[in-house]
Amino acid sequence: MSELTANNYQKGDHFPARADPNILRVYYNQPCPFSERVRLVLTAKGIEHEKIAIKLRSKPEWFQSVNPSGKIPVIEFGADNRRLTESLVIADYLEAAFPDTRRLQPDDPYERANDRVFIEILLAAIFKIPFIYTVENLSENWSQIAATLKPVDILVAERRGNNKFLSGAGNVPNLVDYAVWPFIKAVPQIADIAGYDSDDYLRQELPAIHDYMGCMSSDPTVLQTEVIEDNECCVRRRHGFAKK
Ligand SMILES: N[C@@H](CCC(=O)N[C@@H](CS)C(=O)NCC(=O)O)C(=O)O
Repeated sequence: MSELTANNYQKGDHFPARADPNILRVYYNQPCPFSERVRLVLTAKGIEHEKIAIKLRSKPEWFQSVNPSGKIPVIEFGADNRRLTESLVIADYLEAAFPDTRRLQPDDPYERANDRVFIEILLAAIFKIPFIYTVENLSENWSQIAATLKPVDILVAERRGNNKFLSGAGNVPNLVDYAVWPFIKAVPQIADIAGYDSDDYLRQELPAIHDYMGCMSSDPTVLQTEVIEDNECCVRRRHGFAKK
């Protein structure tokens, strides 16, 4: 068992009672991009939290009562163990419940709603990339994959304009960046697995994603949020993630 999965709770494991009701808990899994969204938001906002990793292929029996849908991420908080699921719902809750922390969403309701539309459009474009999560037959199908990567690059280019981040002006990432980053960073990974030098490939074929990767990779929140040392796509494949 790799270090990555060694501490994951799995079938037969006891339920770890929350030691401190003042500390928010997050049920997550390292390679899950939706969980990473929530972890990025928690880090960006500086919210102290306890992490409980769940082995998805062999979930502990008690996880069914934590989230009957069986999905991560889940946050749990308060003395009465309130729970919330759905990464973007959790992000909205954290923004409202921790008003004194770094703001990640615009105050203007239209801008906020527009950001949400962009997140959904970009994610839909990423999910059109064949084999991105099964990571199989990448080189054989690369021309088909390449055709679906271009629209993602165009979306990134159009949204960023001359800014560093998808958040727009201000040169600081916001929820849009943290919501899509866990998915966008799979692009160089699949290029590498397909046998390309991802840096060269992105520079030439997907210049907006290439530039954006550079900006996000040095963001302090991204750097602070625990990352997977192993090749993430391979981890995803081992965990059997399918497109959502
Ligand atoms: N729409 C959900 C999607 C969450 C999701 O699909 N999580 C996956 C892992 S990445 C999961 O828990 N799948 C359940 C399973 O594999 O059994 C969100 O935004 O939080």
